[in-house]
Amino acid sequence: MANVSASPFPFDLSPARVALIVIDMQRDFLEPGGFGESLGNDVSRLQAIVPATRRLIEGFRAAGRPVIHTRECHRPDLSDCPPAKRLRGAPGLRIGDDGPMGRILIAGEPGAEIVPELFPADGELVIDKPGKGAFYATGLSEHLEALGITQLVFAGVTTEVCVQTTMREANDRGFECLLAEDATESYFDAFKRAAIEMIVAQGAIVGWAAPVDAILAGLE
Ligand code: TIU
Repeated sequence: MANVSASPFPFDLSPARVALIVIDMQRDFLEPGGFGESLGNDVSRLQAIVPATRRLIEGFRAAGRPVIHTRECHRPDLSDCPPAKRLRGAPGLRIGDDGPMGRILIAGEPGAEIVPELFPADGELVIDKPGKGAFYATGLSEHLEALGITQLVFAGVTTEVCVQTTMREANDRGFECLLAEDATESYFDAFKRAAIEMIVAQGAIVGWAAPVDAILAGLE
């Protein structure tokens, strides 16, 4: 066991049992013209975490630990997109509509791809998910069980939406959860800070948070 200096107290990282989950680092959320912008957001904030996220991914690869990527996206026929979700965003730039990076949030379109700097390596698991959480309607739980994973490190976007939803469910499913605080971002600075505070409050009620460097030190 390695101790990672974390909030609200040190995290006992078990290098043999840990996996990294990188949530939705897709062009549709990080680049202009995608789903994030269609919701009215300034997407430039999210680009800033790409270098730290890359260092975290490379650290897990170097340690031989699993790196799992998720993509929020839907089938081309939208059969997995509830009408209530389809109604989000500016009219004409909603899920399934044509945008500058192809059909918005649709599997196989350029916008649904992970940004080139963080592209999955051969053999890394990529989970396409129709919801905000990565467990809903995916095989993630079975994959983690097959790998013998009991601890999850989280990175990606956005902190208070897909990252927090996934982390909360992971916590309920019995995983020990650690958020890489400089490898996650929100369109709203206040929401990122509040989400981290909520996660670590009450004695790590949902999980822990730590900087990438501290997590990488614990992996060695
Ligand atoms: N809108 C927003 O903040 N997030 C999403 O819609 N999806 C993810 O967080 N990936």
